[in-house]
Amino acid sequence: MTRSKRFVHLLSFAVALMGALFAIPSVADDVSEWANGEWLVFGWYGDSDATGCRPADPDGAWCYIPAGSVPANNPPWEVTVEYGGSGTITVVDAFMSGDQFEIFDNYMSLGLTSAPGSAYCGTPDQCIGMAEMSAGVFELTPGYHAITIGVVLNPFYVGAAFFRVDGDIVGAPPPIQDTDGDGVYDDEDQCIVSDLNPTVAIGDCDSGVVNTLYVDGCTIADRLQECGNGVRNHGLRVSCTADLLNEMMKSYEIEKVGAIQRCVAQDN
Ligand SMILES: [Ca+2]
Ligand SMILES: [Ca+2]
Repeated sequence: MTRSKRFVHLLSFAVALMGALFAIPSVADDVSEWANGEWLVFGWYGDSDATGCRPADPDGAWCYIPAGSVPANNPPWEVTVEYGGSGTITVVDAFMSGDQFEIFDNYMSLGLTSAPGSAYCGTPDQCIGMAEMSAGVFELTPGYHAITIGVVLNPFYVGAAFFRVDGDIVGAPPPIQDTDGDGVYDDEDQCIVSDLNPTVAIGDCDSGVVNTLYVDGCTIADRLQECGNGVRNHGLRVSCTADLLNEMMKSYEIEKVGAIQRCVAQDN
């Protein structure tokens, strides 16, 4: 071998070594900061296993990130469940149905998500409620977990889906509570302990009006009670109630207002 050929060999070896160094997969990423709160979007292309999504995973898929979710960083996704605690990972397909997944923890299979049907959904909250979307909840025992996801059914050869981690996760923010169970979390619920009676009642008088829950987490009954709370002056209470009923009138809830007014009159 001539000196120049030897040099070329050395050079190509160096290039190969550099390539090998750069090809070493980046270290696993912790996902505990999103536990008990966020859905993470993962993706895949071709016949790859699931990746994260750019830019959180620089080598990951290009994903659409719908409201209520964040792009997943690069797998394996690490999470540690507290000693004596419990945890779960929930996986659900997104957008076009038809995909199905196998979840691995330290390369051991935790199982498959459900068999897919035919549907479409856009956000995690929509997708998790649809039987057609392949989904599964898998237990995470106390200790360290390194999660990867295989794509078992991949009809479009590209796609995205959601996962989330919940439970006693080391380093995770505490779960957001919904104290009254009305579906509005405490941090956004203007009435933390709502009156969720199906109809609006004042004392013994049931108006028969459906006790509507508003987007701020308060019901009609809550608002009527607010008028009575801490207002000893009868006149103030009456005017607060009148203001509330006038407000309801403006949104064309006239029949309700009449029925409630009759109960308010009895209570006075
Ligand atoms: Ca609530
Ligand atoms: Ca509430």
